Amino acid sequence: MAGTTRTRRRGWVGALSGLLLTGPLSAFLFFGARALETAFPPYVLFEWIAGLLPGPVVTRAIDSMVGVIRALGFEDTAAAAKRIEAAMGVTLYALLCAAIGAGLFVALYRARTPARRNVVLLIGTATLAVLSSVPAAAMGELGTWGALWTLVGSGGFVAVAAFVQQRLHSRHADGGWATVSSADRRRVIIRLAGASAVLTLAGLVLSRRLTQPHTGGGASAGTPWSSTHAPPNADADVQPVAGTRPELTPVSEHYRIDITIRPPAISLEDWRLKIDGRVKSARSFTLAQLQALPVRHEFITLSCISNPVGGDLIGTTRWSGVSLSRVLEEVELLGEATHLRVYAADGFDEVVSLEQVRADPRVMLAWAWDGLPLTPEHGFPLRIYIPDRYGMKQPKWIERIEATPQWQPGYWVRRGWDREAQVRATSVIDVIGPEPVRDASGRLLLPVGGIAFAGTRGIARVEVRVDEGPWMPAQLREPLSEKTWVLWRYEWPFEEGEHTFTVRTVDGQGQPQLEAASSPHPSGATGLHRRRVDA
Ligand SMILES: Nc1nc2c(c(=O)[nH]1)N[C@H]1C(S)=C(S)[C@@H](COP(=O)(O)O)O[C@H]1N2
Ligand SMILES: [Mo]
Repeated sequence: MAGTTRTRRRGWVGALSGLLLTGPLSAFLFFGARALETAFPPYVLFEWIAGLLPGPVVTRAIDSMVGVIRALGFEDTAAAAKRIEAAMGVTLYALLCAAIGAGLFVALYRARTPARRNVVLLIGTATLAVLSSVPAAAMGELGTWGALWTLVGSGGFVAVAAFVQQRLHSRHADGGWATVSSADRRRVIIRLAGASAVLTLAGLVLSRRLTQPHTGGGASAGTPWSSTHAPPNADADVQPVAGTRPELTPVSEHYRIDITIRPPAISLEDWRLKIDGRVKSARSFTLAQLQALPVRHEFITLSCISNPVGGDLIGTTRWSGVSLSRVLEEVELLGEATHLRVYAADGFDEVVSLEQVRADPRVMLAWAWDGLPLTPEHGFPLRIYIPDRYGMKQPKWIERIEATPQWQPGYWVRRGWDREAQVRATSVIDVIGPEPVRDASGRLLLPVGGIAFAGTRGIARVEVRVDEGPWMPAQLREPLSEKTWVLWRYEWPFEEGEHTFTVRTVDGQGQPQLEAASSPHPSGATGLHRRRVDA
């Protein structure tokens, strides 16, 4: 009995040491990942597990994450989500390190000879190195240098853990162990914690100073189109209310949603768009070859299906690319091909019907946002646009398009989300009453402003209601294009007190927005946006 208790305590102390050593090990691996341009094990661990989890679990997790982020009032939901994912990756990795530390300590106590001790150290190192590399290997991101770096880090981790284990105990002449005094034990652990903290910090600072996040060829300097051009609706009669979100979202502020913590780093020299499957002969295109085809520029609003009513997972910019139907003229599709399956560098995929591609020249392969090459986060070098669909149907980082004889479910459809993912009509109040005005009769008016979006169906009407009053029509600003959101404004005759504002819209096909509240899963959020003010 005493033996089990002791083993258990040794296991816990080992776990604690492993936990404390996760910091320096992670910093070491982070440095290596940046310097050697390989995967960072804690992140790939998270990405790998998230990809393996059943759809309902992932969906629940995403819903509650977005809920928590909004409840905490973060400015940028997508950025906060990435930070939480990164933290979860490091936490998972810390648990792995704790388990290794526990196993290591228990085994080290059992090893009665120096030779056996060395065997334990070797096995410990190998186990940690292999477990740290499995996710990267499974996701096809394990390079030789990355694997070696991980091995070195694992060796260091095990060596320090073994050193700590020795400090915590002294060996009897007969090969058994005597525990040092609890005051000494505490001192050792505190020193370990302090040294770990310093090493972690130093490692992270060095990583920042000496290395760059590897971004492939997408990090481009240059002048955004919007900083040198007036938008096509510059002369529109209806002007946005001050405080309404910008009609053109700066690319740096555009939400980012995808299945990995770090975007895939793609180098343009190696990149090709491959078109194969049910084609007469497969073809590969360089980006320059695609760019030599007729270019289209389109103002487009993109929304995530996980965007809650009134959320910030929606943005508008100017996309440049080529019609997918035009690209298909360069390859001979076989008669039995009915769909295109689009594969991305991060393991994501989606399917679009050839019927839609052929009927709608707006379906395009895009390489620029706001006049600049796509950033690594937003799909460098190539992404697809499919009108009227949520973002989940529109892969970034495209590498391959396969012509198939049947429809297949894509990444999120396999995980229980809507097959069509058609954008649902939504309207949002961005701002109430920043700059009161007086009308001709001297009445005080408070302007109210926001957006409405219904995919490419357009917006026919937006109406605002104050408390239980009548629905009043808002003025619609001419949109950037039929594919973007519409900015609206309403001038409210001021009345003192607390009021609730509600907005609703009717799309260009006469369909009113769904008023019953529902969460984003599985087909996109519905419900009316409300805002309370104390005027
Ligand atoms: N390769 C790839 N493409 C992807 C995704 C992804 O995870 N991987 N996410 C999709 C989702 S869910 C959305 S909402 C949009 C978001 O595009 P953005 O991050 O550029 O705003 O990308 C889509 N394309
Ligand atoms: Mo999304």
